[in-house]
Amino acid sequence: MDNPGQTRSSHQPHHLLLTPDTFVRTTLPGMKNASAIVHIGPALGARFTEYSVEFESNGELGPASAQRFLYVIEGAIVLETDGKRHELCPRGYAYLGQGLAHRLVGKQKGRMAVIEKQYLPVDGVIAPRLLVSSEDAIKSHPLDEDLDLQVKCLLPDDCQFDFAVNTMVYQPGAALSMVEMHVMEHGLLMIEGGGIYRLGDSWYPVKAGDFIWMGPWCPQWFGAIGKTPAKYLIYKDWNRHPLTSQAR
Ligand code: UGY
Ligand code: MN
Repeated sequence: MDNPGQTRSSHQPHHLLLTPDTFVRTTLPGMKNASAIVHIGPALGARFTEYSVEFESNGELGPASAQRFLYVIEGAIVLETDGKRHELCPRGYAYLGQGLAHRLVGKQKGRMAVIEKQYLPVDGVIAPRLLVSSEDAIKSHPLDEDLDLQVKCLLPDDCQFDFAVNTMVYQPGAALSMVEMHVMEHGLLMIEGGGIYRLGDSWYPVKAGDFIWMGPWCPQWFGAIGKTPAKYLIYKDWNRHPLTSQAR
């Protein structure tokens, strides 16, 4: 331990920064040969939960009681559902609708991000069921016309979905063009590179492996620093009227 009693992690009323030195592993119901690092959940006021799963080959995840989204960071995972078998490699992802029976088994040692959220139905809209894809198959677009800041939307921007998960890639020196303050909350996992994240009235150095939660209207800004691009996976609640998004 380099700095006993010190960490970059920070727990604030409307945001949370968790750095890997503070991660505590646990096992969630149904998990085998796998462990979870729970990053955020309703216990802190979030309306979703996000955790990382570290799995051995043959490691298994338990069932989900809500919608489940998973994104493979390392290794490979096999998803079985509807009598079909899908193999997900790094940057592969899946959306599993609420109530969809499925099985997730590690093909080799690896790590994935998992997001779960109770579905908020809309009258006349059919809830989504299953989507399996890879980030590699998604076309990116620049944010605010900045070619050095590319976004990929991993889920369709359709009212069927009540959340969005995007990846954002910043070339060194690229930054958000504004300090954002919005109703949506975020769960963010730094995948590559690093930079400075403004959260509320604090500025934090962040790097690959860190997790951030931003509550509704948390002031937020990011600038990439370093010689390689910075990339993060970011969740937000989406496509729902603010008066309907309180279900936990
Ligand atoms: O989608 C977003 O709100 C995104 N631009 N926020 C962020 O990167 N902190
Ligand atoms: Mn934002």
